[in-house]
Amino acid sequence: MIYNTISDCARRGEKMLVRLIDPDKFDAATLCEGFDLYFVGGSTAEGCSSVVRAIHDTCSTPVVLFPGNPGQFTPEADALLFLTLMNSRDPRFLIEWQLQSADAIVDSGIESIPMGYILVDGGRKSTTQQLTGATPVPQGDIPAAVRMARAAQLLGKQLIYLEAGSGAETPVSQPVISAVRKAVNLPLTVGGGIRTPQQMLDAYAAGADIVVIGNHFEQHPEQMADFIGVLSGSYRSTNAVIPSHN
Ligand code: 1GP
Repeated sequence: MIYNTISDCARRGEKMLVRLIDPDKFDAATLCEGFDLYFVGGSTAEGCSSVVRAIHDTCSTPVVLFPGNPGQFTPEADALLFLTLMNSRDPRFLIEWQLQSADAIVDSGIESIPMGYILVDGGRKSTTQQLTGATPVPQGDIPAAVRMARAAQLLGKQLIYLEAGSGAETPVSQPVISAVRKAVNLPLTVGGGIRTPQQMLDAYAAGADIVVIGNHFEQHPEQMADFIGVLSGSYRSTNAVIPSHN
């Protein structure tokens, strides 16, 4: 089970690096080993199955759906993030989309990971913000971020995702990450706007268990090996497979 792996790694302090693939921007030539997981999903994509299949055909890395809408569900993935947008007050993102997909998820037998998804202001209006109308938590309002994470844990979520938004100017700050880390006893995922190995390390140092990178690897696939190498040098006891992508 993928969640068991996430939770075991978090307990042992072995950080995970996830590559996010937006099906609308998918380039099969950039697939490689070395990531802990692939997340697949996007704000507007109509389906994810061909991307999931391509990843499975190319590498051994498990694939987790990070769906932007119920139409992106495919049972071909290894697991699914079943998310609640904690900033939203719109029933679509709190219960309606979940209802639309519940039967298909359970009937397929796919592993589903309940996740509290928390938008944090990344310095520009993210696509998620535009599509959902949700108001992100200001980076300076740490009590609000903590409150959302606590509520997510009370609601039974198994994973927290602090999201600065795809292509954010400013990633989630260390004070926000570390306050949420202290507030909840759940694996913590951080993403949005991470473009350098140092930003990745900063997120881990503040308490992130998983870092997610999408845009930067779309634009600079040649740098994927650097990030994986830095992670392996800092946080992995075992020999990770470093990709030889050019
Ligand atoms: C977006 O957190 C992810 O949902 C990744 O963001 O594309 O900016 O890396 P980037």
